[in-house]
Amino acid sequence: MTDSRSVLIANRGEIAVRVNKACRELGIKTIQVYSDADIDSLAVKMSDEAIRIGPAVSAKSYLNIDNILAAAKSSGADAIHPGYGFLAENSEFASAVESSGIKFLGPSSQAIKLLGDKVSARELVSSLNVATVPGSDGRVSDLSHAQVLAKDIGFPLMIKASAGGGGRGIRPVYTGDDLSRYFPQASAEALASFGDGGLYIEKYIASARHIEVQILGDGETYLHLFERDCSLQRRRQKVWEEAPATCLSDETRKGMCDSALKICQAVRYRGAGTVEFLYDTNSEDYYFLEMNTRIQVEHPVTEMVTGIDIVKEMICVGFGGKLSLKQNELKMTGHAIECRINAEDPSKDFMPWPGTISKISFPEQSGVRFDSMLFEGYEVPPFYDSLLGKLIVYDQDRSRAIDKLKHVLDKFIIEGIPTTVRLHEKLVNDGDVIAGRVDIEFLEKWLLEQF
Ligand code: MV4
Repeated sequence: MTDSRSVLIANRGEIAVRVNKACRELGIKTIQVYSDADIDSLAVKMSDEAIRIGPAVSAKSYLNIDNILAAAKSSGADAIHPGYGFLAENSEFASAVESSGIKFLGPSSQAIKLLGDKVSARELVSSLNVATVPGSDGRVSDLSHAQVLAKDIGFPLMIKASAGGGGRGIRPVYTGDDLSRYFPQASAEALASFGDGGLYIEKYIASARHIEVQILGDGETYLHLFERDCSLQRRRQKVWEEAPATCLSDETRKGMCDSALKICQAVRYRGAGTVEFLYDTNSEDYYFLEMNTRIQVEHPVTEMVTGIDIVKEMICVGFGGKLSLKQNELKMTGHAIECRINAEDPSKDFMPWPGTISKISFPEQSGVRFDSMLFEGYEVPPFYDSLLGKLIVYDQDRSRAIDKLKHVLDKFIIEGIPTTVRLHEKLVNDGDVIAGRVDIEFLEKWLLEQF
């Protein structure tokens, strides 16, 4: 079938490659924007048309709203896919795209704004009777207000920036002295980073897992695609993700997925999104943390266990189409694990390490997927985050998926630069990881022992 629609891809790296593929399979023309550092990238090579949007530095290219809109207008793009990071959750960008008459392949700018403000998201979620972490109602006006609340909530607690997300503007607080010191610090940092110094506080949930629910909406129908366990993180960066979360009972899983759906319905969500929860392994309680209004890096594990192409669905609904299936047609089978492959040296405190890829190879077999921007001869630029790609394995159950991952990592070769492949080889052979005895604090402690 021929299709006259076109999508401008306002991103780079592996996600730009992923969106190019989805568009090609849908028969949609792609317009790939690029900075001077990305002229030789795989995303540019595979796109139908490519447009330069500025110099290497992101502030002048991938974060430059005017240049991206100008590229969309001059190329006659019907829609813009924002990928993740950069402008993906910037409500001003989404609003500017909406006003230009071009479709934004994501939720409305209002939904991005409402959910992007963590305090307004918490208020919405509580009003739906979904548990949030015990803490302040709304923003905490100043230090003395925080001190009064802390008496009630108790220590340890977390100070968080209302405008933050993904871990920025967060401080753990163990004592009253910490509170006096960190409250003004966190507020100043939030103001400088987000233009909004607003803070809220929450009780600190220790030994929790990070579980998130994938959702899809078309403004009329809402689906959950079950959960992922993303507990293995370092400095708030995910390293390894799985689906399903084998620690959950069927009852807890259902409660969490239904909670995520309620939130989507309440904002008439359109596109792909993720609702993050903290799961307390001792009490088996879960708490809403935040909602991400974008496609996420780790979406492939959900695609493997559900068979749904999430990127294609988000493009279809972004153009005003309807979701291609119903909740009762969805089920989760087997187990998937994703390893993030970064251009970093784990033995040198994960120092980013740009350079040229001289060799890349891995076993191509069923249940193995490598979503990546790499090819032999590719020069990894030093200007952006260090994610090169994601290795995803799928099998009937977790134990078989672990065995497959061991085999694939053993045969996985990237030469020219250090990568996190060796880290994953150590992880997949670790007794606690194999047994699933991990929480959000596990990886950093484990790294202290290993390196
Ligand atoms: C928390 C928490 C414990 N208690 N909130 C870090 C990133 C941001 N999205 C939320 N984060 C956390 N919030 C309360 N009330 C622990 C973390 C946290 C964390 C969460 C998910 C995955 C890894 C983490 C590592 C450290 C802290």
